[in-house]
Amino acid sequence: MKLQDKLKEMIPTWREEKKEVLSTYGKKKIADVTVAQAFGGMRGIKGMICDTSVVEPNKGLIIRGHPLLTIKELWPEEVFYLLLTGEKPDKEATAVLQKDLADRSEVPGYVWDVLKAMPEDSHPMCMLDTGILVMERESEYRRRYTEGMRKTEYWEPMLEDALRLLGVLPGMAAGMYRIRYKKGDPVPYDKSLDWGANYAKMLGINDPTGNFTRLIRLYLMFHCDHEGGNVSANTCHTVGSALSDAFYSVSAGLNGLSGPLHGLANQECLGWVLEVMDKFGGTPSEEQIEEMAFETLRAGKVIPGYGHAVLRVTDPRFTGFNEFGKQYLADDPVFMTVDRVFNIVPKVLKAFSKERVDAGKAPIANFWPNVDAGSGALLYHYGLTEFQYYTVLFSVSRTMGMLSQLVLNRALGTPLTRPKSVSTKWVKENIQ
Ligand code: HAX
Repeated sequence: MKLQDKLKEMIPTWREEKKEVLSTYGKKKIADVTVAQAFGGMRGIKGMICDTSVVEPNKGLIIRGHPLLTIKELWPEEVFYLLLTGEKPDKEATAVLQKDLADRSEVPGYVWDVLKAMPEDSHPMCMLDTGILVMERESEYRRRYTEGMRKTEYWEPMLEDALRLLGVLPGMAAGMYRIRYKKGDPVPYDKSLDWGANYAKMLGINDPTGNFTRLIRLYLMFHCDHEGGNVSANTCHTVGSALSDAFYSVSAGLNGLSGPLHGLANQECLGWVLEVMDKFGGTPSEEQIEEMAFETLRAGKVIPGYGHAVLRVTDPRFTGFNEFGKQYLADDPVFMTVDRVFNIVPKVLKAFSKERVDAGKAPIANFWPNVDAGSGALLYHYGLTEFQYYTVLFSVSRTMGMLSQLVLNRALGTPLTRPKSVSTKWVKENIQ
């Protein structure tokens, strides 16, 4: 069934479910909060609802009940439907969604004017977030809100904005790549192709085997969502809770994804891998990787691509990318280095964590690779070597999760986000 109709069918059921859950469990506790958590980035505090996906510390990403690797064959637009509705689309629904996206794919001329006017050394993430923000004038949600639509209707124009944004994003992101790196004019959207293949084609990377297109579909699928509390989703959620439209909310969320402890880690990680290769003149040995890892840690820096705020096992997204690498580019020296780093870095982090604890510092909670540890090597292999751009690819994908959460939050009337802060003085005076 077409996405819009499926949501129309499901939303009344979800509204009822929310009412029932609140009346049954509304006064029960789901978390206690310690002073350390309040000082420590609210880590582990259960304080919001997100139904699109969950991240289990020992399993990783589960999308609407499906562990990621069990649905890795889904195309990104199919996963968008799944995130929003809880069901996989049939062929017809996928085709309608692809057409909906294609019909909304034209990048407005003023976006190119703004992007071309930006300084040449602008970070691609700054360009992307700016491009999205200047399109805010097109928001159907804002237009309808100004006209005075009912609260129960909020989700409909939010979905329209979501489709517009997803339709335009591959073209905007790919065109921006071509402008930023002087690759030529933007390539137009090809309405005969799926969403992911379009992005691959519009980047303009030579792809005689079709494997780069395969990688881009997988990349867009794997990065689609990671429950509600991560920096980008949480930021988008908070901005959207003020009833800001999708352009404001997503642009804000992606500003958070641009940080090195979040989505920028993929750029940072490939940078670290290439630095190791440069230092040792090619694919380094395990001993050389160990030496460089300790050197990085003892200089007070993080090893990008390792560790996670929630996960306590190897990220299944890393596993999926690693399997892709082994299937299609096993002999690539950068991929081989990433694979070797995977053999060594968790052991180094474990040893370093012990050193930290002996010195009175907090342990490192997770030694395993996250999504950003391996994806860059795959892109690099196919000639997408400008790694400052990698977080943009992540963003095009993650927008699906942020938008799904926005549509559902407006459908369910999720209120303004406003947690209570306390002062250090208050803690000292009030906690026994
Ligand atoms: N290298 C070095 N030190 C690390 C580390 C790593 N990979 N991972 C954690 N630590 C350190 C932390 O910096 C922290 O040190 P301080 O107490 O001195 O500040 C200490 O170990 C405890 O941190 P933690 O409890 O293990 O982890 P957090 O929940 O605080 O942070 C991070 C999680 C992802 C930010 C962290 O593991 C990190 O900085 N990793 C490297 C950057 C990275 O890969 N980020 C991407 C994460 C996935 C993602 O969001 N992608 O978009």
